[in-house]
Amino acid sequence: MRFQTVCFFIFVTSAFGADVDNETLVTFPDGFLLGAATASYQVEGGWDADGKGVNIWDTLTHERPQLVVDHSSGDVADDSYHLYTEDVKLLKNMGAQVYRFSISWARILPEGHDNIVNQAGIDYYNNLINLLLDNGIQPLVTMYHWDLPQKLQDLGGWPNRVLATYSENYARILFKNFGDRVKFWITFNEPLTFMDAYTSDTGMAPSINAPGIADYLTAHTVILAHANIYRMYEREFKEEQQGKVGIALNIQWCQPETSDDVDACDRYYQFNFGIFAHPILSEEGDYPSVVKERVDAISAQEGFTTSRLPKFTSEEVTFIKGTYDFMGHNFYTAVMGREGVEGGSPSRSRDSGMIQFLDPSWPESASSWLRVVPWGFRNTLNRIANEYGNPPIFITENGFSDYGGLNDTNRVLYYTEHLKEMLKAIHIDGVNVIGYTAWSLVDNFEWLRGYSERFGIHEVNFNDPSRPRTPKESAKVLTEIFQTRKIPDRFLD
Ligand code: GBH
Repeated sequence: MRFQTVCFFIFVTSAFGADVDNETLVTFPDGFLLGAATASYQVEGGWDADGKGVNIWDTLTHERPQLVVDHSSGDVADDSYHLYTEDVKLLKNMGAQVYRFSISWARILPEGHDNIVNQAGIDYYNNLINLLLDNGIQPLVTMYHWDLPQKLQDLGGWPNRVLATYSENYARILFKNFGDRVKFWITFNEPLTFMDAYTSDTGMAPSINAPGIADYLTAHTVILAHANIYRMYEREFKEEQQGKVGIALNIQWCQPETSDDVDACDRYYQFNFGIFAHPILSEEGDYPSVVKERVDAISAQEGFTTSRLPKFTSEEVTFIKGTYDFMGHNFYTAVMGREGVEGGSPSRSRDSGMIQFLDPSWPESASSWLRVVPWGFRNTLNRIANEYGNPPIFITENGFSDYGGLNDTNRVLYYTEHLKEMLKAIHIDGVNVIGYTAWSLVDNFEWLRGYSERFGIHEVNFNDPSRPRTPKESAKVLTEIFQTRKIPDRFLD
């Protein structure tokens, strides 16, 4: 553990034995990047503008609007396709050093394949990237934040392994067109979340009900796709472009209910985070052994001749291992874990053998899944650092939902408390965190929650066609933090 911390009156002793004074403890290290994040489908709008193709969120919101709580869509959203200059202004006003946004695959390749490239899509992202750089803001680009071209879904989507090759072809177009200026790339955002889009017919797009099967197939394709992209960058671009490539993985801290539930939380972690992180970041490679053993055994008990968990060949294990320059991490909240079995047969939840619930004493947000548990952030960062040899970690998302309003005191508290925990992980525990982008720069389309839950640090009026953006209290506090590079005194205990 990295928690062997001894506290003194003024100094704390860090993992490296160096004394950390109180001022340093609340200050961001030199070179640490601060900014905010969005994703294409959630903010861009322009769903059929200038040759963009249809993606799976266009299909879900148009054909099954009842799946979205307010029956809304991202057709217009924040209209960032037309108003990106406004977004850059907000970032500039905050003193942000980095903007994390994602590229809409179908805006670049309307049919999903690289034989037809939509020049208007290339132009849009070139304009955005150039404007960011003109304003001294680094782009951190996510290649895939859930908006798969419908044409690729028609082939079965992520469970079809051929997408590992098509993703590589898409990524090559991005490196070719933008890699001279983009130095931080995230291949995939939260594969954990979009593998679950294959476990229910009322869930996220493509909303397919094949739990315990299609989710593992999705993970398998995505890990291969990520490795293909990383290796292709190494071969074809890295020497010239000198960028860094990673993947953004999310996990909730799991707090064991009693000391008998520690193993259950360990399994939760391996089934939800290790399933991606172990093949890519561990020295051993491949899926975590507990995942392989349990899915193979439970599949056999259920009468499957072939395990529901696909296998990597030893060549693939070697090919995948080490395909990261940094790791992206999205952190929001925590769960409680207890030994036991829940979930249908088959399902990943059942395979993991843990019962998940929430501690009612954890403060609520507007989202049923999101409770405020800042200490879980420090614990999770330590867990990742310990398990994978302290890799560079970029916090690609962290944020809080409410129902709207400029006076977002709870969001302010969420950010200041989480940043303080992150700084303890950095300065006391020695975790190698290199940057942080708040989720989200603007209120936006919150997937199946539509516009009912707000994560923005800027308010957006979705009833006004010009989509005016207004800083909330949280944007003002983050501005102060970005500019002073420390947590203001009034938020310290
Ligand atoms: C991130 O997901 C996404 O990357 C981002 O696009 C999103 O806007 C942001 O967080 C806020 O949600 O409704 O109970 O079934 C966070 C992980 C996974 C949390 C799916 C919500 C659904 C829970 N999300 N989960 S539930």
